[in-house]
Amino acid sequence: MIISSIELREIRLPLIHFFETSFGRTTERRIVLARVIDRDGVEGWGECTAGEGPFYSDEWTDGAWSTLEKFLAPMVVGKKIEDASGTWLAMKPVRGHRMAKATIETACWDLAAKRAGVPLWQYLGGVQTEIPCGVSIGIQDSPAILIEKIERELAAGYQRIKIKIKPGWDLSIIEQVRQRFGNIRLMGDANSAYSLADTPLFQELDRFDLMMIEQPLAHDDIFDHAKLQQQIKTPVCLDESIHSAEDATHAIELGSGRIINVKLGRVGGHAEAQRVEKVCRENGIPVWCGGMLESGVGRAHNIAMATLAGFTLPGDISASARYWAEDIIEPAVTVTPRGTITAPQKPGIGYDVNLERIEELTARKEIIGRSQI
Ligand code: OSB
Ligand code: MG
Repeated sequence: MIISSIELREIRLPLIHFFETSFGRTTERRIVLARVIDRDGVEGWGECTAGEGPFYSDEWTDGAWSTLEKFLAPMVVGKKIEDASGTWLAMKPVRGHRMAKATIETACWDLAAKRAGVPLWQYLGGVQTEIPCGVSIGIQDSPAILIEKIERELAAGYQRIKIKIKPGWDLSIIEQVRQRFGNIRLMGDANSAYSLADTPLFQELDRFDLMMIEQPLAHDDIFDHAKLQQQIKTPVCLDESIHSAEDATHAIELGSGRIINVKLGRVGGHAEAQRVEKVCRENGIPVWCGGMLESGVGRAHNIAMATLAGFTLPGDISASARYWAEDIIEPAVTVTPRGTITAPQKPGIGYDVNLERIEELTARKEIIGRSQI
């Protein structure tokens, strides 16, 4: 395929409820979307998963926008790309900036699947037609509010509850949740808020039979995580530390964790996510799909990725209505009473993009290459 233009848009999308992690609170998303159009007028959509500030990772909305506009989009426009995984090759001169790259890369996969006339999940080699879902619940103003939220999510059918933890909102919170909900699948995500000096705290957490503890230590570490894993029973799950299949290989060999969370943006798109999934599957490491408070476009890409065979644990992919008053895709993503999402049947990402809604939310727009619209 030959990409003739890439349209970048930044949309502003207010969250229904604030989302708080150990690195801060988000109330409104600033999301960069890419609409990639080929010479035949077929289009694909991708979403940048960078946050509003460089706190989860070093990428952020404005940084990703500049990188996309000045470097990445010009590297792809006008190029003949053999298949969607070749998009990565076209952008290879740029180091890092995986979330920015994934914006275009995932859009090219949507486009390629549409050209092939098949749903993206099938085009990627997915095998699961129904994917298990969990929820990620941020830090709340009180334990009572947290308990109430968990009740609501369990009633909706979600298969696993993840709660965000940070120093001061950890042991006692997990204890209260465990007391109230005896045998649910429960896990904690620290977003790098601790150090090896906190090992005794994690040893105490072992009592609560958590499915896993996600990214307890530094965002760029796999060495200390291995030391921690040796001293605790709860499986460590890596999120921030894994950017590639090579990172996954090294972490597995070091014993830095027993589970990996795969995020499309963090690893740079579908091709790299497939490589991470393969390395993990071949080494008996379960993976699950992480979330980045995505709008419908990113959510649809996550659903497609999570149909790959290695995604055996419930991921952070949940219904659009948990985040948005109105999503930017139609239909909105919904979850069955069994706590699953059914893979869509339409070609590409499998949902229609609501251009009118996107237009309303657009804060800026830039077209690189020849516009066909
Ligand atoms: O660490 O998984 C994370 C959201 C923003 C940044 C980092 C993380 C998260 C989540 C939200 O946990 C998952 C979701 O999209 O529901
Ligand atoms: Mg995480």
